[in-house]
Amino acid sequence: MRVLITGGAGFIGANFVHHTLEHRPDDEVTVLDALTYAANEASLAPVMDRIRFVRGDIADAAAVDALVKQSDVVVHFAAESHNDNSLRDPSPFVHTNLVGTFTILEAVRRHSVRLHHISTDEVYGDLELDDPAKFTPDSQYNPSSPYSSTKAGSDMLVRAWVRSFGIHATLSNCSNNYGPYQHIEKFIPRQITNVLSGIRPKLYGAGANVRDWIHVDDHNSAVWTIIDRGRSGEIYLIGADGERNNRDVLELILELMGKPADWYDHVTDRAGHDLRYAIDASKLRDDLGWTPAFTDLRAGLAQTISWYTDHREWWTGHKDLVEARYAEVGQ
Ligand code: NAD
Ligand code: TDX
Repeated sequence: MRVLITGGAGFIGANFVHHTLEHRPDDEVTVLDALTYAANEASLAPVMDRIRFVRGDIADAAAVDALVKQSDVVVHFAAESHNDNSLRDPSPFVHTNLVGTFTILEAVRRHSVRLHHISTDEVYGDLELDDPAKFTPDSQYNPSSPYSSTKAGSDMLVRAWVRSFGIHATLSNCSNNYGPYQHIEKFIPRQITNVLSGIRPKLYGAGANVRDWIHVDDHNSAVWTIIDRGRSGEIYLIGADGERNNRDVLELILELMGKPADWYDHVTDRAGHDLRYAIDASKLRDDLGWTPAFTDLRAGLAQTISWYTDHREWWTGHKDLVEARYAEVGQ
């Protein structure tokens, strides 16, 4: 299969490239990525001779058209992905997540190419901390931030293109990912690299907010399951029953890194901070037979801590800037 991967130099996309080369060595991989601040070319350096890499914007219709025409499937990861950044400046989120996805949709429509659109559980808004409910494919869209609202809008575009134009597309909404190659602005790698840099970790508010953690490799195995066996037009929720509050995750990181359980600071909370996300992935498990490989968060975090410890050159050059930007807003 000729696979076009947008956003392949970012966190999940780069892991998806590695996963694809390892498990599907006969597939031809092309990556389209604008190399924004969130990308890291080093993530793909070891496999550059096995892929075609194109630097470009997913909102560039001519560039997208030429690449889509030569593909059998487009796996669309490219996005502006960080909630905190979307609160400072929403404009790149509108450009990439909405205009970029529209541009991809028009190209797959023109050339009748299969699309898999990657999205997030944040499109459903949040759940109460004490609510036993989880998100299902029938949950109502109710996004809170500029990031999640532009992702919700991109999902709506995909759904409309399926219904109105009959494009061959599937959509997945996944919970919070962790693992190697994640940008150090995000919660888990920020705290791991803080400890490795001698900086006290930073917890927003009281740390009671709950996220449903999944290892990035499980997200990617689920995406390939959906591409191989999912039904066109269907929506699948991806999650691995990994609900934990932020304080517990941080204390686990501190324990695994040999620091006292209270070696962190409470900092300014995020505006509009979603309380809890939780995924019911039974459709993916029951209909398509997918199961996650990483079911133990402690083991997955230990592997992730080792990765950041062994790959300091991948992140140290970015650390000062990331922390300076957080310090400006008291985080
Ligand atoms: P990321 O920020 O690490 O990577 C995004 C990549 O997209 C970067 O390489 C960047 O250069 C590229 N990109 C941004 N704008 C572009 C543009 N206009 N044209 C081309 N490339 C562009 O993001 P991530 O965490 O890997 O997330 C990937 C996808 O998965 C996103 O669609 C995100 O919404 C979704 N998702 C993420 C998570 C998570 O926990 N990280 C969970 C669920 C869904
Ligand atoms: O320093 C921090 N301290 C802290 O307490 C940071 C960076 C975050 N947090 C909290 C905020 C959240 O409750 O940790 C939680 C996780 O934060 P993020 O890593 O920013 O993730 P989140 O906002 O939950 O969104 C992530 O999961 C869904 C991804 O960034 C999105 O792209 C994805 O759609």
